[in-house]
Amino acid sequence: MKLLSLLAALPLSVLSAEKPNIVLIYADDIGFGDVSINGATAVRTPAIDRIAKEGINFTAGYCTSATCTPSRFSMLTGKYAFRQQGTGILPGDAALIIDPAQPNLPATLKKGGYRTGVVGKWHLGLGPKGGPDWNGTIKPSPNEIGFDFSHIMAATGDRVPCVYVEDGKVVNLDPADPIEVSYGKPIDGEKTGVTHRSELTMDWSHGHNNAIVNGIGRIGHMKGGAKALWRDEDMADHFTGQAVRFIRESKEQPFFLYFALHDIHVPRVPHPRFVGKTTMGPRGDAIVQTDWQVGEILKVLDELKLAENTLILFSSDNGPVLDDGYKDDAVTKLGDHKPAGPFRGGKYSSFEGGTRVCTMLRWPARVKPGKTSAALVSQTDFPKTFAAIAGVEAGFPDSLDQSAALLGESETGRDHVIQQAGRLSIRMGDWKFIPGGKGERKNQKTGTELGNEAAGQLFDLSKDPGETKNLAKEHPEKVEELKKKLAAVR
Ligand code: NG6
Ligand code: CA
Repeated sequence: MKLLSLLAALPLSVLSAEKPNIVLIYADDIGFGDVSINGATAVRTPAIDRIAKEGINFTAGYCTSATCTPSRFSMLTGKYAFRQQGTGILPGDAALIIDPAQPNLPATLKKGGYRTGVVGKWHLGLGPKGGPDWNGTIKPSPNEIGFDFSHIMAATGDRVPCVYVEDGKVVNLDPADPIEVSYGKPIDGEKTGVTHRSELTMDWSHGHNNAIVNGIGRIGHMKGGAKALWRDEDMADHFTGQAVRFIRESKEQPFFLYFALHDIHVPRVPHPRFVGKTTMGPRGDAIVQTDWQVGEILKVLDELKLAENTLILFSSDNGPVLDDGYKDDAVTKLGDHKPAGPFRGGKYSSFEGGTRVCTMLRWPARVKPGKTSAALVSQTDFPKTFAAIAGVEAGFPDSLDQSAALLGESETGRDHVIQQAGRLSIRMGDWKFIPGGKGERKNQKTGTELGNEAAGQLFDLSKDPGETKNLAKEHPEKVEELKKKLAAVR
C-alpha cells in the first residue's frame, strides 16, 4: 500500500522510464463524423479507427478555432490565438507569426532531448516582416522555433506558392527560374482562373481563380519555379514519404513528429489509386487517402518496433466543409453522410461542428486500449501536457497539464473550453454559450450554418448535442455564469 501511494506521488516523467515518442497527426478539415469509428458508413477508416481501438476515442475533443491558422497557433504555442493580432487565416506569403522568443511545443520537447520534425501543411507564416525570400534562405522558418527538421508547404494546397520547403529552402528550385509571388496584382502574362477558365481541370465555385498551377486555380498569383511545383495527385505520397523518413532517421532517440496532412482540404485531388473508392467523389476519396497515410505511419512504427512506446494522436484543425471553393461534387455526392456527426455547423462555425473534432490517442506502454472518453480536452493543452509527459518543465499562457484526461486516467478534463469562430463561445460542463452580436448566420459561399445570431444562445449539450433548442431565456443565470467565465478567460 505504502509503495503504491509513493508511486502515485511520483511525477509522470519518473514513472515512464523511457520518454515516449510523440507523433501528432493533424488532418485538415476532417469532421467528427468523417471517420467510421464515429459513425461514418459511406467511407471506412480502419487505420484511424485502429488508433482509437488500441487507445482512446475522445467524444469531446476540441481544436481551439473553426479555422486553420488560429487552431495551429494555439496548439503549438499554448496561447489562445485571440490574444494575438494577425492570427487569422494567413495568405501564402505571410511572415512567421510565432515569435521564436515565445514558448512553444517543439522547442520545449527539443529541450527535453527530443528530435523534432514537422512535415506537411504549415500555414503559420514564414520569414521576417515583409514575408519570405522564396529564392534564398527562408528564415525564420519552423527550424527557428524548435524543429530540427521541416518539410512543409507554406500555407495551404489552394494558396501559392505551390512548392515544398525543406529546412528553409524551396525544394528543386532552379536559380535560373526564380519564384515570384503576389497576393495583390496579377503578374504580367500569367494565365488566371478567370482568363483561362476553360483550361482548368477542376473548376472553382468561389475564389480560387488567380494563378493556375497543375490545371487548378489558386488563391494568389505566382510565376516561375516550374521545376519546384508540386503535383496535387502526389502530395499525400510525398508528405507521407517525408514523415516516414523522419521516423526512420530518428529511431535512436525520442522524437516528436508533427505530421500535418494536407488532406482533406481543397483542392481535393487524391492520387488516382484512391479515385472512386467512395461514392462521395473527391472529398470521400480524400478521406480514404488520409486513412492510408495514417496506416503508413502505424506500419513503420510497427516495423521499427516503436509502437509500444509511441504516443500517437490523431486530430483535425477545424470541422468539415463541403464546398470550400471548388466544384468537386462534395455537396451533390454527399448522400446520407454526416461530416460533423451529430453536431451542427462545420468549418467557420460557432456551433460544435466547427471545433469538436476527431481526437484519438494510443500509447500502448501507458494507456489501456478500447476506451471511449467524454472528458473535455482541448488542443491548447497539448504543449503543457506533452511537456509533462516528456518530463520537461515549461509554462504556457493558456495550456494546462491534462495528462490524466488525455491518458484516460480521468473522465473529467477541463471544466471549460473556448471555441473561436466569428466570435468566442464557451462550453462549460454540458452548457454551451454563443454570445449574440453582429455577424453572418450562414456562410453564403460554403453554406455552413455559422451560429452567429444577434441574440445570445445557450444549449444543454447533454440533451441537445445538435444545438437546436436555445435555452437562454429559460436559464438567464446560466447565461450570466458562462458570460462571466468567458470574460474572465478573455
Ligand atoms: C478561405 C478559402 C478556403 C480555405 C480557407 C482556409 C476562399 C474563397 N476560401 O479564405 O478555400 O482556403 O480560406 O482554410 O478563398 S483553412 O483550413 O486553412 O483555415
Ligand atoms: Ca483547416
